[in-house]
Amino acid sequence: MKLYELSLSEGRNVSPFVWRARFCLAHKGLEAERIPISYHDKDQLVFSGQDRVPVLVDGDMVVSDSWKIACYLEEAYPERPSLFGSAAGQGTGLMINKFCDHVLLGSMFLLCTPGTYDVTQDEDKPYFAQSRWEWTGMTIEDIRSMEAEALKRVRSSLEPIRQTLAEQAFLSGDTPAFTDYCVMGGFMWARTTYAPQVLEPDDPVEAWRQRMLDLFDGMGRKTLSLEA
Ligand SMILES: N[C@@H](CCC(=O)N[C@@H](CS)C(=O)NCC(=O)O)C(=O)O
Repeated sequence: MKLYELSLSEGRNVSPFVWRARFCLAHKGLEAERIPISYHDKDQLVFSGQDRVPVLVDGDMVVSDSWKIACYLEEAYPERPSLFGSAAGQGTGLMINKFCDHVLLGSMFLLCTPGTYDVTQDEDKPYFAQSRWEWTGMTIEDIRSMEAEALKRVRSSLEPIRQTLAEQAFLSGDTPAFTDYCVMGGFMWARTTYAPQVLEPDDPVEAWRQRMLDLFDGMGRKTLSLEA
């Protein structure tokens, strides 16, 4: 198996979508060779018919999009630990995936984009700034000036997650599964691009985040991060 992933300066793995895929692979006990891609060499992804990572190659199968990768792994490796638990769990997983994309990552975007720019290779900085300006009408410095508001928005968007984690160890219940990996992708983006603490130390989300960092032999904890 091969996993094409975003790799910024010093090999930093910032992509929340790639982190979702890496956690899903680890949950299934599968290993993939990791192929680093930067913004300037996305032509390496042409074979996948699109230009985003993650892309998983498993034999003849080419799967792009983190949600499709999770569904592919669940279907192709049913004998391994389930990511969703049931068909109903998979249905709810899609809703969580959309919540993460639109609400959680929407607020994380403002917090993590300036730091992502800072760790982007110099040759890619103009592309990165221009593409974000086209999406939002804001320069990187405009976005950087919104840090305090962004932090408030992230903390507030986490309220349903916070209340869930006050009652159970993981979002999926007693043990982690897809929902946890999907949300954790956002926190891995923050860990690799935003130095201050996103969460208060007594926030139940912070205790969960620490548990998530310990999973799979500390996979998330070991990555090059900006956290103290
Ligand atoms: N819906 C896709 C989103 C993938 C995506 O946007 N990946 C980003 C990395 S975080 C990317 O490839 N960006 C390339 C670019 O901005 O040019 C998924 O869930 O995998």
